[in-house]
Amino acid sequence: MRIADAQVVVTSPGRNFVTLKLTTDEGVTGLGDATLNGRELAVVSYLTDHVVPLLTGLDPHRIEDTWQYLYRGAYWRRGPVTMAAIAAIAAVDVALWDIKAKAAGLPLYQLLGGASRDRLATYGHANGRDIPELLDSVRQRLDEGYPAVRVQTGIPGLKAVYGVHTTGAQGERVLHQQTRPLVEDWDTDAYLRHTPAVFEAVRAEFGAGIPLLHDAHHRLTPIQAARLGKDLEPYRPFWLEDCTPTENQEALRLVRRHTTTPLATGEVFNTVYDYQTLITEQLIDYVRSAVTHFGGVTPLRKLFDFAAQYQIKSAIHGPEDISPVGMAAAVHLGFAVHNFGIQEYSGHNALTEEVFRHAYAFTDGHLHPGEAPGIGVELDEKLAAAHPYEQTYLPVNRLLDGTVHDW
Ligand code: EZ4
Ligand code: CO
Repeated sequence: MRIADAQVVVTSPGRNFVTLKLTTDEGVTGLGDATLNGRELAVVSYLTDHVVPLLTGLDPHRIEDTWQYLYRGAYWRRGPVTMAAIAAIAAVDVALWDIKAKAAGLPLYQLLGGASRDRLATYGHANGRDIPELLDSVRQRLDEGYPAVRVQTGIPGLKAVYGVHTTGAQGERVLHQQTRPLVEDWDTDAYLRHTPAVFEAVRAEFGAGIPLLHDAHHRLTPIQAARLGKDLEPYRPFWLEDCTPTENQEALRLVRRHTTTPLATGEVFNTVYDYQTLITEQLIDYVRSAVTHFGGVTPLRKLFDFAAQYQIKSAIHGPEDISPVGMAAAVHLGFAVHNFGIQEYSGHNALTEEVFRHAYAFTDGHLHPGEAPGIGVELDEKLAAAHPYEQTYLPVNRLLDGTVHDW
């Protein structure tokens, strides 16, 4: 079998998604997600200009070899080109796994070692501009069946904060769809004072048993993160995510010395090297990389096996900007590895679910990959074409004096 055709499909059924579709000379197709939120066209160019011309004629069964060929062959690894390249390589990798599993007539998880559990526990997002609105949102997630909930609120005195939906003129939710970056504002001290009160209110309302998560989105210094971790301890958070900008891995040594609050990080990482210190020194409890942004199933499986030696678990990034193709790959991988931790899951809007029909199912707050061969996703190319690319930016964040800050 040979790869006969490679096509890059860009569609925006509510937000942009980039999908690679490979077709073999035997008519077997494979899909891979290459969506890099806010920088989508960089990956499209990387794929169409530099990767697609290499793919035709390759043996689709040689997944490891093709991954190494694209990663090592590019020479310029990690930094400058990686942001685009890793998503491009991920798309090829997942499309090849999809083809291999379809050729075998098996769902992908079977090729990864088979099921290690019956279903995947997920967490959903609850948010509110203030605590009462947050409590309503938590109640909604629990009613939907989510076994765990991430809690994010607005902060008194601040206009717009990560994770809290701002409301548009028609009352519609405006998230990341911006033609210029939305400017959010930030005051670390106000945040550090407010967040323990948020956890206290949620625990008072819903009790001690529900796993609660929180994302600090890279905005703290190590000593501030240590303070927050300590202050949250009485409320036993499931984790504190991305407390510092963790491209400085050593920062978490200081945080770790001060708190037993579990730590999660890695959604912006691209390679296992980004995790070396974090894993070998056991500075984190969960690795957060997405299939799409870590180069595919092949390297993410290796990361999970490495992490398992240190009792660190998986927590694959699953925001709306991971397409159903990327989510399907995550669900198959999580189903198969022993050290599955939790899966972030927000679902997608109805139109996206039509563009990408998928076999994985979300029931009672849990995901199951389904039994369709491959990753189990079908792309409706006509519907995708009817919803073309829309320019969009992620927000930026400024301190109250105007200084740019992590958002
Ligand atoms: O901000 O995926 O844990 N989830 C997150 C996400 C990221 C977006 C960026 O594209 O932090 O909401
Ligand atoms: Co996050």
